[in-house]
Order: sequence, then structure tokens, then C-alpha cells
Amino acid sequence: MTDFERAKRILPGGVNSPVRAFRAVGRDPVFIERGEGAFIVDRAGNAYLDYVMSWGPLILGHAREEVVRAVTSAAAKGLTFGAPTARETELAEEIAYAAPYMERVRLVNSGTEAAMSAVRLARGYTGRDKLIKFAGNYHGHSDGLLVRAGSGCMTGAVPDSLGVPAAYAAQTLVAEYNDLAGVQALFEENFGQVACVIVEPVAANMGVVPPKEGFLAGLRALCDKYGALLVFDEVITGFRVAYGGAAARYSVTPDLAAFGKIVGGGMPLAAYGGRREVMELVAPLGGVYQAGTLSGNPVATAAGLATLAILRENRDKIYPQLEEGGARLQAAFARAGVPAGRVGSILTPFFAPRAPENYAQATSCDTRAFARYFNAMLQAGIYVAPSQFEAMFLSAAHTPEHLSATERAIAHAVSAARAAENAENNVN
Ligand code: HOZ
Repeated sequence: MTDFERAKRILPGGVNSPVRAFRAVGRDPVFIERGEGAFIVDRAGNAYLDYVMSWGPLILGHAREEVVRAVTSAAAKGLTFGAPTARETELAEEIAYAAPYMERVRLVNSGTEAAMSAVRLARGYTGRDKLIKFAGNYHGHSDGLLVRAGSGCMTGAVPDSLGVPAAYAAQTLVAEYNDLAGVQALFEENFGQVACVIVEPVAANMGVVPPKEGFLAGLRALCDKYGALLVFDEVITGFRVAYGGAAARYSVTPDLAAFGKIVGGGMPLAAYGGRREVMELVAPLGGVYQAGTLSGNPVATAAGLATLAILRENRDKIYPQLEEGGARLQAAFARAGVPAGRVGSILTPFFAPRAPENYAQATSCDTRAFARYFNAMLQAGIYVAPSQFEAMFLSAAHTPEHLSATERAIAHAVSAARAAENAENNVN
């Protein structure tokens, strides 16, 4: 019995998160044994150059020595206390150092929890119920945010999940990404009822779709005009598209933000925070309740702190290196005739005439061509996200030599995908 067959007997679909099932690329998933630097190794001992990087947290690569050391030393002193530790304060301070608008920070366990809690807080603060989100943006799997959602919802064609009460979904207003006029119209139609706009400042769950010039600043202005809070979902972009995240890269300051992935250094940790006046409504100071046994877990905070310390000390080197690597791969896709959406070190090749600007355009990509390209890349020893609607993540462990090998693989995989398509068309 294969690992996957055994897994399917007990785990729904054989996985603990849908995209991992590889359904969109027509093959069984790779079962991972270990990771080292830019590589993962499967159970049969095959090594792959990894561009998933656990979907973003591993900006320093797999099993970075300083991070592993911090984790093992923390673990030896106790796995969880459910009581305050100094490291939680240090990690919150480290986040606020990079993103100074995070005047108060609450640590939680996942990006889902961070985004969900930020929305609850926005509702509590404004006394309003509705929120505006964008089609194809993904903010985790809490009920109110699983409406026209990206990521695995797009891959599996369930943008509106079963099980979300219609009454909840009715509180969620959906706009097109990069369409300010649509947001303004929703504010007008729901005057005085919108608590917040939540946005991925760089959309990265319908493939990477950058914000158009002025889009984020326009959202800031609309939120101010209509008395709503602006919530940035920096779960992917935080410490990724710049040391200070998307807020720094685009010079737009949200009221609240959700962080995840990199802030946990590869462990289950996330955070939300923002303006002091708003955050002071969180219990125990105020009436917005949110809690968790493993929140601020000592091992997770150790991983996050070790990672953020390395990023702070080396930011002048790491971020330009990541930017250059991303640009190289984007150019390699362009040479192969595939446009790629990119911001810094996250990118997605789109099997479409043009890189999309919104959900409607993203969904018109040729997902069969993507699947062919994916399989050719895997065969060449390169592991990319098994969906047209996810991002490639570079890390500081990807060297110029790794990038050269990837450039060659891209050229080969795209032409192999086209040849397979032609062969199929000729048969039909
Ligand atoms: N929602 C994640 C990608 N945007 C997938 C997480 C996972 O499968 O690990």
C-alpha cells in the first residue's frame, strides 16, 4: 500500500489541507521525509528544489540551523505553559519594530485565527456587522471569510463552502480585486453598515496578483470616508514582500493587520494587531473575546523570534537577494511565453495571454496547461505549488545556481507542456 492509499483510509482525501492532495495536477502527492535548505526529500529519497517552502513561512529555507537550535532549546525547557512568557513580548516587539503601526499585538495559532479575530475586533469597534472582501482573496477558513475565497477553494472549485450559514455569508460583501469603484458602490449601498475592508495587499491565493497603482491607497481613503477599518491580511506578505510587509512596500497603513507564516518561523503561530485604541478592545481590556491554550506557545515563539532576528540583522542583503531571484524567474517564464504575476519573492506563472488583475481573469487561465507544466517541473526535480492559483516562494537558501537550474527547467517544462498539448489535440 502506498503512503497515500494508507492516508486516504483515515484522512479525508488523504490530507490535512485540500491543495496538498494534488487533485488539480492529476497525480498523487509527494510524501515528504525531510527538508534541508532549498530542498525537500521524499520518502523514496528523491530530492526536489522546493518553491512551496511550506506555503511561505520558510523564508530562510528548511531547517535553518539557528531556528532549529532555538526550537530545540526552548522545547527542552517545556512545550507549553498556558501562562505568560517573556518571549511572547519579545516577538510582539519584533513584529512592531518592522511594522510600527502594530502598536498592540495579540499572538494566536494560525492565519485563519488572526484574520477571523481581526474582523471580530473591527465589528466590535465599529458596532457594524458587514465586511467587504475581494473575490479570490483568501483569509483562512472561518465562516464569514469563506465567501468567493481563493486558494484551495479555487483549486477545488468550492469558492463558497457548504456549511457556511447563509445569514453569515450575507454579512460578507464581495468586490473585485483592483476595482475601487466597486468598493465605493458597496459602501454606498450599505451606508453606515460596513465594519471593515479586509484585503490581501498583494493577492497571492488566486496566483500572485499585484495591487494596481493607487488601489491600496484608494482603499485607505474609502475606509476613512465611510468610517470603516482597513484590515491588511499580511499572512503571506508580512516579512515577505518587504521587511515591513506590504504596508511598507506600498506605504499604506492599515488600522489592523493579520500576520502568520514567517512570524512563526515554520511553527504554528500567527498574530493580529494594529492601532492601540482599537486593540484595547480585546479581552481582558475590552469586550471583544478571543483566547487560546496554545497562543504564544514557547516553542513557536522561539522559532518566530530566531527567524525575525535573522531577517532584521540581514534585511539589507536578504530582501534584495529575494527580489533579484524573483525577477530572474519571472523573466525565465516570460522567455518561455508565460506571463508571471510577481511581487518580490512570490510569483505565479499564468497559463493565459496576460497576467490577471482580478478573480474573473484568474479563473480563465488554462489549468490543464498548468498541470502539464507542473508535472514536467516535478520530473525535473523542481517542486512548485500544485495549483494554478497559488504562489511560488523563494527563500534565502535558493542560490544563483539553484535559480539557473530552475530557469532551464522552466524552459523545458513549458515546451514539454505545449508539446503534450499539441499531441493531445492531434489525437482528438
Ligand atoms: N491555504 C494554503 C495555501 N494558500 C495551503 C496550506 C497547506 O495546504 O498547507
